[in-house]
Amino acid sequence: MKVKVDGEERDVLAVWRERGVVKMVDQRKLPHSFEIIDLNDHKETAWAIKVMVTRGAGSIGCAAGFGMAQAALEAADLPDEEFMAYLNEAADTLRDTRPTAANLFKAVDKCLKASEWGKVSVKVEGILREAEYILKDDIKATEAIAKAGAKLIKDGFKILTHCNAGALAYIGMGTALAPIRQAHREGMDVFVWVNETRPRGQGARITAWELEQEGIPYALIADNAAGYFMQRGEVDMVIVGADRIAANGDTANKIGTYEKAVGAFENKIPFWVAAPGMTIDLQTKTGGDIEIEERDPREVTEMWGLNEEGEPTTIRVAAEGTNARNPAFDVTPAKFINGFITEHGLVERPFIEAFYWLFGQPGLPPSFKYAGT
Ligand code: RI2
Repeated sequence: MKVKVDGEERDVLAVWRERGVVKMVDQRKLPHSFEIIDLNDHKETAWAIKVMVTRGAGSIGCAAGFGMAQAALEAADLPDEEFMAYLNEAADTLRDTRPTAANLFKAVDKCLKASEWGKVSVKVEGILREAEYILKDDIKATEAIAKAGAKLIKDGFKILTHCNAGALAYIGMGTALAPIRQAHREGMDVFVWVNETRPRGQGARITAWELEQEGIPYALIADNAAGYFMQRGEVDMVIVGADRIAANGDTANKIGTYEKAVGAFENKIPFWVAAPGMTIDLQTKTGGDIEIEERDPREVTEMWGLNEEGEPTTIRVAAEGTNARNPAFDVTPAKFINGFITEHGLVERPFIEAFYWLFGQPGLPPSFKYAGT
């Protein structure tokens, strides 16, 4: 995406690799400062995924791919057996960071697959190439999502989104924000309701910043205000991203997505999920099978921002010792979802059949039976 930093326009990706170094926009610092951080080995990259230097299903998938590329370079001089042992350990380290988004696991597996043939130097090349392919394919997918999704948007639409499913969450044009960007670029009058997305504030900090950068009109609202605007007829559609989509269409996305979907259903507002095949996991039959990450409760009891002097500060909102829970995602049942905006176009019911034909993996056992939506 193009960003203006100190008055200067720059074209940046959320994540990229330069030789053995992975570079990321430090999303923890946005919108108050725009910083690029260097991760010098795969362990540092794993750390950056875990603490959410980068986040969003697509970006952590690309980061994991680049982490595998770093591991391959780190072990390039080892004999084959030791190289593979090192690579498998790196794969476990990267998988162990955040459990919910499908992209991370798929990226690691793709890189491991690329290491199945040839001598070590060939394997290293294969992994480096695969990690770049993941990034390039993701960029192309978001461009296709933008075009497919823009067809759902009409001039004057007010669209609600939750969390950040933009260019920083999914490399390229983003997922949920891609159709909105496209509609705006086509000259349509679009307006975005941005849920703040507690506890990490991805809506307030990142989505609002991305929309501001592109001059798309929006208003930031408290998470619990979405129903109010839906009930008053001020929301024409909802578009969200996804972290993992099960075979039956049940969708894990940022905590709070489920209640927005229920509100949309009650108010007869179309609810669409924008996501590419990398986020659809046909091996996971239903939403009940998706592992939900639970993060540090201090993210709930504390808030982060700038103080009056403009310095980054954490403040405690709840009393010291307050008991808190912090699930990072919830699952929206397929029945609340009108359809999916994918790189292969709009996917409507029956989801299982459509997913199977569009994204079916040859490796599935022949006896595999999908649970019904
Ligand atoms: P893409 C985020 O999680 C949210 O769930 C958001 O909707 C999703 O990732 C966006 O990912 P987090 O990583 O759909 O901020 O854009 O916890 O891939």
